[in-house]
Amino acid sequence: MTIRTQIGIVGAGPAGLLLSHLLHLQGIESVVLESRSREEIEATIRAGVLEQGTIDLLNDAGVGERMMREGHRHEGIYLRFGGRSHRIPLTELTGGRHIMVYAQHEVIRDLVKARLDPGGQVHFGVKKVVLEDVDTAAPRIRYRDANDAAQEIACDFVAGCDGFHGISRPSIPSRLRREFTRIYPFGWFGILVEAPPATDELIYAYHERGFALISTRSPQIQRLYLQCDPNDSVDNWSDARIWEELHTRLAGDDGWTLTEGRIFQKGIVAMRSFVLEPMRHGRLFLAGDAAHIVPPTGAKGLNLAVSDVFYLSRALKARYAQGSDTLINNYSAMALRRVWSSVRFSWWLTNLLHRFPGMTEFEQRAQECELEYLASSKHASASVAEQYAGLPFEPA
Ligand code: FAS
Ligand code: PHB
Repeated sequence: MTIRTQIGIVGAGPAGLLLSHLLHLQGIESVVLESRSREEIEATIRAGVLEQGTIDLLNDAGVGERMMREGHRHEGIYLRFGGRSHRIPLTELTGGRHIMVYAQHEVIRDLVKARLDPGGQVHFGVKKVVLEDVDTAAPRIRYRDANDAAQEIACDFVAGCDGFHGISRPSIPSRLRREFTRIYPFGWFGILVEAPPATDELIYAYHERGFALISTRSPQIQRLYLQCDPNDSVDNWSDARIWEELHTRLAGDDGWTLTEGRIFQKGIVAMRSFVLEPMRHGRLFLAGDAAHIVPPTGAKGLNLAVSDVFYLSRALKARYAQGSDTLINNYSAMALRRVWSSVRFSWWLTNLLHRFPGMTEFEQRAQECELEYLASSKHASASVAEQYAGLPFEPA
């Protein structure tokens, strides 16, 4: 069977679902294809920090009510090194911008509901998705549905929102793809813990044994990370070893201590920076992790997916409403400008806060000196604050 629509979207992550919702608000039809089930995507533990621009867009799009009710507004972050925490007052240094700690899977739940309630088409459990004729005026998506029946979408444009391991990017001929990659020689060991918050704002900790991060999910559940070998296995990490390592890396003489609790989820994420240029091939537009990956240090992954679809939905609106291709033809350049700024910030923060195998004493001292400078200079911390809270989607 052939489904006719305006925009065929592959992937029901934050990029695909938000794009479909924004297009719906503009009266543009779309169909979303997702290989996993609704339950699976609504239970995927990933990001947790929303930039100011993301908060504003979710509210403007009418899907921010639960975020505002259940999310945690933070007006600062801490950098912890030398046994002490140094606060970077985000809101004060940016003239009012803040972040929201609200889990990615909660954003997904809100977006799935916002698509399905008004009858939006999100097809779960699809297989064998293949893009065809995306370099013509009549692109098509062939796939098998959840009942394994052959299906096809005929559309005007395709949005590849299927993440780093999806089929959209590889469907662009490799000779037309320019890829920039940096693989980091460490990963993050992430845990979810049943415990009260040990801090009022996120703590990014630098220590000779490696990085650690104290984040949160709710007054009852905390999210903690520590730098680890990317090839390590969670089986090598008993709860006792995890707490011992976290206490060691976070120890200090300022009276602050970490609160332990029952660890109920463990996982290791590898870390890379990746950018694809261009983010468009004919009538195929890539958004989110399908086109770029950042290490989670800067909390930019989800937020970049959101800014991409902000630009793409606006470009498609201009195409359908005014028949103008200006924004469509400028989509890749506009999105990449913001992508590179976040990729650079995330790479810089990762280099500053992690210990690299084989680091020289000179390099270690340089890291410590840069941290001291950040903690003591209003200008330096203002630069971090503006980038961490997120630069506006619309450059001034
Ligand atoms: P997503 O990967 O979220 O969504 C793509 C969707 O496409 C998925 O639902 C997938 O099932 C579907 N799909 C894939 N192939 C398909 C196909 N062939 N057909 C149909 N559907 C297909 N960022 C942070 O800021 N903080 C974090 O702590 C953090 N942790 C992360 C941990 C992990 C393990 C990963 C992978 C990423 C993490 N990120 C984190 C980054 C993360 O937030 C991403 O940037 C964000 O999910 C990107 O959203 P999308 O581009 O929509 O891609
Ligand atoms: C999280 O809460 O999962 C989180 C927060 C900040 C980061 C990365 C992850 O930089």
